[in-house]
Amino acid sequence: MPKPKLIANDFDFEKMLPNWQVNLDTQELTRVFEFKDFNSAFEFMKLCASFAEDLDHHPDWSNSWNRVSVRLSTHSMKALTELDITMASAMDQFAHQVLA
Ligand code: H2B
Repeated sequence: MPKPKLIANDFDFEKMLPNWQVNLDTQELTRVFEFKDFNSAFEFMKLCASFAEDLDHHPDWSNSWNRVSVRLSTHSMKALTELDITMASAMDQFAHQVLA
């Protein structure tokens, strides 16, 4: 498995991932997703889980009824990488899909 690429210094998080909080100290992206109920939250988690397995990149997350709290970071690099960007974008799309 090749090393994932670090994110370029000029990557525009605000523009590309406006719904995520970026913590450069801890090298994490975080977002809390809210759905209408537990079933919707779990449907979202199943979509994300399948994508994460295919990508071999997994979120650190927790669920409380309709809420899914997510942390993304590349543990093997102790850094944010392109895999975190890919995962964050996919999660945004899955949330959109479930909320639609
Ligand atoms: N997910 C995340 N977020 N970071 C990793 O470094 C990571 C992962 N490594 N999923 C993968 C799995 C690694 O443990 C396996 C062996 O490829």
